[in-house]
Amino acid sequence: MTKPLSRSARRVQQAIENRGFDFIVQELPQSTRTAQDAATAVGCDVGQIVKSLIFRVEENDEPVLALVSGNNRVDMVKLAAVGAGNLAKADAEFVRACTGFAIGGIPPFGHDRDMRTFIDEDLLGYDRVWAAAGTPNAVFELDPAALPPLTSGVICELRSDT
Ligand code: 5CA
Repeated sequence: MTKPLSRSARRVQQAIENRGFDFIVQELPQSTRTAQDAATAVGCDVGQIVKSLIFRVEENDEPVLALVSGNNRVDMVKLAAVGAGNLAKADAEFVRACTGFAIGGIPPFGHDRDMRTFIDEDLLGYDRVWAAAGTPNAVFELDPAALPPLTSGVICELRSDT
């Protein structure tokens, strides 16, 4: 029998359905806290994991979201160049305050605040990807082509080549 989803995971399942999609949130016995954990848990390439990374615009404390392939690091110059502004790292408290979720389970949408969102083009090279769904054990599988309509994000090159 499937266990009922925790409150945070249910919130993500609801956000998926509210956007007209039918992807299914799964809570796993294993950790999906990091991209590597998630890839091991679901048996996919780490590049197929959608990392949801929050940054803070230095001038005005606006939160910005970057959705990044699990094997890429964000090039902050590229992110600034596509319009994200001067960015600082967000701390765990800031992330919790603007998303309503804890680090390790940040979903790509459905946050407390709407955020400008930038999508790593490399994610679109996969048939299927997996994203966090509210807790460090919850994920859902999706077609990466659904990321722009789900998040209102823009696709851009974000990968650091160094
Ligand atoms: N559930 C997995 C796979 S979907 C996940 O959430 N991965 S993640 O990459 O999106 O989230 C972990 C990220 O949170 C790390 O890459 C790191 O950028 C960020 N992070 C981890 N610890 C902290 C911290 N103390 N303060 C701010 N950001 C942190």
